[in-house]
Amino acid sequence: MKLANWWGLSSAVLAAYGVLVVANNETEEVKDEMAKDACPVRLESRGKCEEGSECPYQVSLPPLTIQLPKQFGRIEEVFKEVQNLKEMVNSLKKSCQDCKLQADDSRDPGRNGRLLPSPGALGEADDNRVRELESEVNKLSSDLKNAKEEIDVLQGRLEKLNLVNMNNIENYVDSKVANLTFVVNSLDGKCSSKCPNQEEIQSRPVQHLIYKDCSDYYTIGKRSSETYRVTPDPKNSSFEVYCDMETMGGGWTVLQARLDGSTNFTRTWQDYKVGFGNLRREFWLGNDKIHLLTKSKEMILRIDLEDFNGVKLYALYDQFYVANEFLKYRLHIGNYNGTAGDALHFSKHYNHDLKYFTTPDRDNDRYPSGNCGLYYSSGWWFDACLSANLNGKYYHQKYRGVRNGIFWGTWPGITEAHPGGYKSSFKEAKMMMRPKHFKP
Ligand SMILES: [Ca+2]
Repeated sequence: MKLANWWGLSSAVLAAYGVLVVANNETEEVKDEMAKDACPVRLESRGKCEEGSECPYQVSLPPLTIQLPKQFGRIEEVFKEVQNLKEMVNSLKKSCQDCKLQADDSRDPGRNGRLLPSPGALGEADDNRVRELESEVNKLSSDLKNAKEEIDVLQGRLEKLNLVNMNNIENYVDSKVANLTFVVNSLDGKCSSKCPNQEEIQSRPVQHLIYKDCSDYYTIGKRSSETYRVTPDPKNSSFEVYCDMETMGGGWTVLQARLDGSTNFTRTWQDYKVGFGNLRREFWLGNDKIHLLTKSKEMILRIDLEDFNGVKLYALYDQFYVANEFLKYRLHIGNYNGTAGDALHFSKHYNHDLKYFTTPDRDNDRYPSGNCGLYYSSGWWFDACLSANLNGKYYHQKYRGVRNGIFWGTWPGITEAHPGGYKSSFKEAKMMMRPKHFKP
């Protein structure tokens, strides 16, 4: 390029020279004098030339200096600048190429494992990538949700396990205490038979024995139905209970009694928790105490009922356990036997087994639209709502309206329609428990 430019420049100079030569020829005659001084160009024949014939002529040019316009002086500068610009362009071009190469390298799937689309498809590719990311985020958030649910389930399991372990430990301690009691009793027996001071020892009150329930009092010979102090769980304080020492051999710890309506059974959660009433008349022993009694030993449940016609029937369940307050005093009952009918397992839809305790102020029932305890005026292991309710209101005769009296759904004729819509009630009700393996 450089050479070509110089050639161009030279051509231009020669052309200018040619123009000047022509111009000089045209003005020779007019400006002869001037021409002689300013531009001594001579035209002369070469050698001798005869007249009438064509003679050769020659032009002699003196050394020529052409005054070019000032701008021409900058041509070289311009060429230099052009040259510089060209170099700059070349270097920019090169660095651009390097840059592109680098960009290509970074898109190389072999380097980062990601296949990027060509620049032409970038818009669409970006959209796709955004969609991909969006679906990934959605997936992650749903995973997170699942994980949270799993954690909740596991937490529930953990709580259950803790509870089971606690119960196991408590049972273990209880059994150890029972063994120790047995050893102490036998030692006491040995001592009293060998010691000379027999009378003194025998007269000493036996305070170290733990009576867990009424069957223990029966075992040591107590035969009168009375209140006794029991300690079903050595870690908890002892309390009074009423013992039935007559029914079916005796040894029963009574947890509920209805006789005459002297005690109101429409009570709060707290009342049912600690118990209320008079142990010798009408009462609810208390859910905490019932829990302690039923967790210490395998218990059976007996329910005795008597209507106003003097009919007495009973129901027996070969297992009875009431969970702690944390588990809302959930009821666990075994198989039925007896004469009053299995009202606690009345049907698939009315089943009190495995139900939580509900009171008018604490709704744990399976009736979604309301509180069965409030509607039926009692605390009970309501389903949705009931086929039995031994804590209902005490009616001294037949009653009308809501069936909120003492109720046992399998009682003969109890659900039959009576004239005037009257409902029958019970004169007496009693609930009591005894260790399953107790032999009176
Ligand atoms: Ca409810």
